[in-house]
Amino acid sequence: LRWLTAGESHGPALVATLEGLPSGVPVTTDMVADALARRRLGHGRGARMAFERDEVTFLGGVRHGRTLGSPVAVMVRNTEWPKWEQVMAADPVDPEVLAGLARNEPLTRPRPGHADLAGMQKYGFDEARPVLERASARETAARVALGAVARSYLKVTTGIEIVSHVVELATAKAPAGVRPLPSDAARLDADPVRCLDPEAGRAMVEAVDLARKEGDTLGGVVEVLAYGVPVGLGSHVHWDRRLDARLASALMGIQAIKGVEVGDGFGLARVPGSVAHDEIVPTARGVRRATGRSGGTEGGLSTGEPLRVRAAMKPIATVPRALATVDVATGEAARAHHQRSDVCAVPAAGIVAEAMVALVLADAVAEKFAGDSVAETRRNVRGFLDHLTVR
Ligand code: EPS
Repeated sequence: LRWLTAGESHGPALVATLEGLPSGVPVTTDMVADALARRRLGHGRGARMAFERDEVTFLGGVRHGRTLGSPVAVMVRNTEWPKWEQVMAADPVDPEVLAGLARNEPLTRPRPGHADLAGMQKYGFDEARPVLERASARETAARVALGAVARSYLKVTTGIEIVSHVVELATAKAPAGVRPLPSDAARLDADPVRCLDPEAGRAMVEAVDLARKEGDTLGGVVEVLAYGVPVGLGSHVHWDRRLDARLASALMGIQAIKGVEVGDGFGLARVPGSVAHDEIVPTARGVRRATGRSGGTEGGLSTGEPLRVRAAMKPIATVPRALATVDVATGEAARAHHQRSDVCAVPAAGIVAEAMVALVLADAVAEKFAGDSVAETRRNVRGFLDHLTVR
């Protein structure tokens, strides 16, 4: 599969394309709109989430609710666009008109922790607007749109289902070992911080409220689980074919993610080998693993056990109690620019992480099982699983 996104945070729309899917994958505008609505959830989001809407339009690759096998193209319109029509216009705008617009004020006080400063230096800008527009996590709406398509492909070809939850928010933690099932998705979406444990969830909400009061921002950790992953996705034969490496790269590629773990991850470094691995046991359903410490991958291959990955998000860089910076227009010490921001976007990061896991798994499924129609892919999946050398 190949996929790309384009679009700026305050531009007219985000667009995304996905190439390489077979024909026959069920896809509807509502399916994508529902996924986008889930991304807007979560206690701690800022003002923009309340008034902006995501408007979804398929531009190609889908007909009457099914993919055609041609590239899928989807557009997510920003309903904020009319306010930015001049500031973010593609064509030149009369400088006098621009000079009168408060929104067009040069952003010369880069935020520590954001792409602002390094982006200005790299791309040769003297203010941050041209950088932050694309660095913004608004772009994740495009990924979630494609993730919804990838999920549908996974479901109909292999039965894979994906769920995520918030396991840590600042210092508030869900109890270790809590593992939601796909059937918990509605309950998770109904929780203000997408945490399965009510007590931990309450502590997370309190932490967000306190941070908001103190003009601060918070990060956290999300966990994504994928059920029904067949054995044999990814490969041990080369570093860039390893499924765990591909998942880590995809998760690290989400804005503000600073750490990724597969299975028990860093925890495995702290225990002896006798309790770090998943012992292999014969069962009535065939050869299985007794535990899930590895997160469902061994040697870069999926094992057939549930997949489990985690991503750590740093606190939002747009801190209301602004951090020290330099005004690049004067060279003087200053406070970083701040207009509005989310206090915490960890619950939304879980939805984005689900989308990234869906896209990586869809890529691995397409690579292993190929097929130009869903029916052909399903035959290939069945053919492989029916002829495993060891069961
Ligand atoms: C973002 C900053 C905020 C968020 C935005 C991501 O936007 P603004 O600077 O306009 O207030 O609302 O997220 C979205 C718009 C979205 O759809 O997720 C950032 O700097 O990353």
